[in-house]
Amino acid sequence: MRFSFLRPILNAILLLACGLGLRAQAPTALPSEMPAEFKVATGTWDYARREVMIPMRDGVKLKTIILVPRGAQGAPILLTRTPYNAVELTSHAGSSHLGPVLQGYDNVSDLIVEGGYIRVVQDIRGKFGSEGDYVMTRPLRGPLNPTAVDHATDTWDTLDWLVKNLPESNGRAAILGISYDGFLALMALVEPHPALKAAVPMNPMVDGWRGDDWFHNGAFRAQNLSYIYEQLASRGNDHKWWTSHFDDYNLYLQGGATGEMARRYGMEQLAFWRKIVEHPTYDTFWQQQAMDRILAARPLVVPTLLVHSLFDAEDIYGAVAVWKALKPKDRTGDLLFLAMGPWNHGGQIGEGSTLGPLRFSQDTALQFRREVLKPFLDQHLKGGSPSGLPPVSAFETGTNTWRKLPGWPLAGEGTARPGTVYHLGAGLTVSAEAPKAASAPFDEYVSDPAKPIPFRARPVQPVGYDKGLTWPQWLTDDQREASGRTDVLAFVSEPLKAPLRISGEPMANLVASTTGTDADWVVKVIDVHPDEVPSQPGLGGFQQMVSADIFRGRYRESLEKAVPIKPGDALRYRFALPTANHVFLPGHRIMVQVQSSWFPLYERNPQTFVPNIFLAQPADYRSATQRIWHAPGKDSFVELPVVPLAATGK
Ligand code: PG9
Repeated sequence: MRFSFLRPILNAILLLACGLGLRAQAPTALPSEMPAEFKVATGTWDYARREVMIPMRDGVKLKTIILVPRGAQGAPILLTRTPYNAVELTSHAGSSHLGPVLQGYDNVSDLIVEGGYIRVVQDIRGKFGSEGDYVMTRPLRGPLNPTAVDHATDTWDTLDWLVKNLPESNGRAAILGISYDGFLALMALVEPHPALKAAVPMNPMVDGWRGDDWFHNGAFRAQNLSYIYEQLASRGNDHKWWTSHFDDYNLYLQGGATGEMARRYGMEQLAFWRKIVEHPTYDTFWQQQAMDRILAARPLVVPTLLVHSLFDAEDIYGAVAVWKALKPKDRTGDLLFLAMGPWNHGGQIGEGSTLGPLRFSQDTALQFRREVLKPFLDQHLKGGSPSGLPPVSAFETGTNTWRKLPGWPLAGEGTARPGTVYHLGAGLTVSAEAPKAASAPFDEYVSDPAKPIPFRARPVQPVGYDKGLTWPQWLTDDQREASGRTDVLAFVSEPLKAPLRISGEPMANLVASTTGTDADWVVKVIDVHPDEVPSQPGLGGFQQMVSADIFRGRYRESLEKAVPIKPGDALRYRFALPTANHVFLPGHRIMVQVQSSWFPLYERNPQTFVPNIFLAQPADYRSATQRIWHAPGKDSFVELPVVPLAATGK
C-alpha cells in the first residue's frame, strides 16, 4: 500500500483534531429548560393581572398589582396600600378566577368580584417589591418627617397614575384597608386626590400610645416585639422571630425588662425600636402622629366609612377616636359613617356568626359587607342611589341585634348621670349604693412582678394569625380563672332584674394606693352569665369581658410626664375603657375585676419608680400591696354609658 508508512502519523493527527474538535463543540452545561421569561397563558382567566412600578414624586417606584376584570369598562378602583406583601395578598390560589385569587387575607373578595371593581394592591415604600426607605407608620411631612414624601403624597401620586393609566376605569376610586392598611386609608384623607371618592379605614391604627398597637395608656404591649422585629429587620420580613419557649409567659418572664429582652434579639439595630425606648411617655413624638389629631385639623371632604370591631385585640381605640374627632366636621351628615360589629381584628371580612365561645346567630360580617359596605361603595363609586345608611350601624352584643343609630356614643360619656355609677363596695360588691362609713374601707391584694397575672390561660400562645393560634379572639376568653386569684379583686353585683343597655365607653374611677412607687391598674367590666345556660351549657357562669383596659399609674397627673406615686396615698385614677355596645340581660351579673398586671401582653411594671421602664433592672421589680378603696370620699366606681332600652336605634 502506497504511503502506508504515513498512516500512524495521519491517525495521530486525526485523534488530535477530534480531541480538539470535541473540546470546542461540547456545551459547558445542559441548556436550561426554563425560558428566560415565562409568559403566563391567561386566555381563559376572568381577569388580567398587571404588575407595575408606579413612580412617586421623588422618583421612588412602588410595586403595584392591578387586577382588572375581563371586559371591564368604566369600572371603579378599589385601592389598598400595605406593608404586608402585595404579591402574596393577590395570589391566594392558583385560579383563573379573581374571587379565589383574592380570597383569604384580602378584604371583601366577594364584594369585589360582584361589584366588578378593579382591584389594586400596592406595597408601601420600603417594603417587599417597592423601592425606598421603610419607616414604621411613616409620619406626615413635618416635624417628624423632614422629607417631601409621606403616605398622603404616595397615595395621591398612585391615584393620579391609576386614573391616567387604566383605560378600563371610570376615574373613581376608594381606598380601604385593615389596621396598618386602615391607617394608610386615613392618611389618604389628609390631602385627597380628586379621584378619591370614598375611604373605608377598618380597625385603623390611630394612636400607638393611647390605645392601639404599641401602648395602652402608657403600658407597653411587650408581646408585639415579634411584630416589630419581623417588620423592621428586613424589607421582605425574612428574619423570623424565634423562641426557645412553648409558653410566651415563660419567654417574656425570663427576658426581664423589655429593653433587655429586645437587646437579646439584637433589636437595638432597629431605629423604630430605639425610638420607642426613647419615647415611653405621650410626648410630641406620639401626639404629632396620632391620626385623629391630624385629621381633626383638616377639612373632611371624602365620604368615609369607619369600621370598628368590638373585640379588637390590636386597634380597639382608633376607629372610635377618629369618629369622635371628625363627626363635628360632617355638617351635612353625609360624609362620615361608623359601623361596628362583634368581630376580632379584621373579622368583618371573614365569617361573623361566632367569636370564640360567643354565638351571634347570624353572619354579622356578611351582613356588614352586604348591607353597609356595598351600598356605601355603590353610591360613591358607581354613582348609585344614596345608600340610606344611618350614621352608625352597630351590632349590640347580649341581645345580638343590629341597631341603626343616629350617633355615637348614644349615652353622654363620662358625665356620671344618675343611674350610670356602679360602685365597688365592701364585700366585693358592685351596686348603685355609695360606700358607707361603717363598712370596710378597702380591699387589697399583693401584686408580685415575679408572678404576673397571665392575660389568658397558659401556655400563652404568641401573637399571630397562623392556623391554630387563638390570639385574635383572646378578648372573648372566660375571665373566670382570673376572678379566683388572690391577686385579682372581683367585685360583682346581684343578678339583674331588668336588662341594662350600655352604648359608649365605660369610665374606670379607682381610688387606689400602693406600697410601691409605681403601679399598673387593669379594670375589666364583665358580664357574668347565669350559672346554667340551657341553650349553650358551656356558657354557664361564663365571665364575658365587655370592656377592659390598663392604665400605667405614673401617668396619673400627666400623660406626658411620668411621676412617682407616693406610697400609701389613696389617689384617684380615672380612665376610659374601650367602646362597648352591650346589653346585660336579666339574671346576668355585672363584675368589675381589678388587678395590677396583664402579662405578657403588657410588660410588667417594676412597681418601683424608674425613669424609663424599658431600662428597669432586676432589683427594681418588687412586690407591692395594692388597696382599692371604697369609703366615703374615697369611692371607687365605674361609670357605665347606660341608655334606656327603648332608646333610639331599634
Ligand atoms: N395591628 C397591626 C399594626 C398596625 C399598625 C402598626 C403596627 C401593627 C396590623 O394588623 O397591621
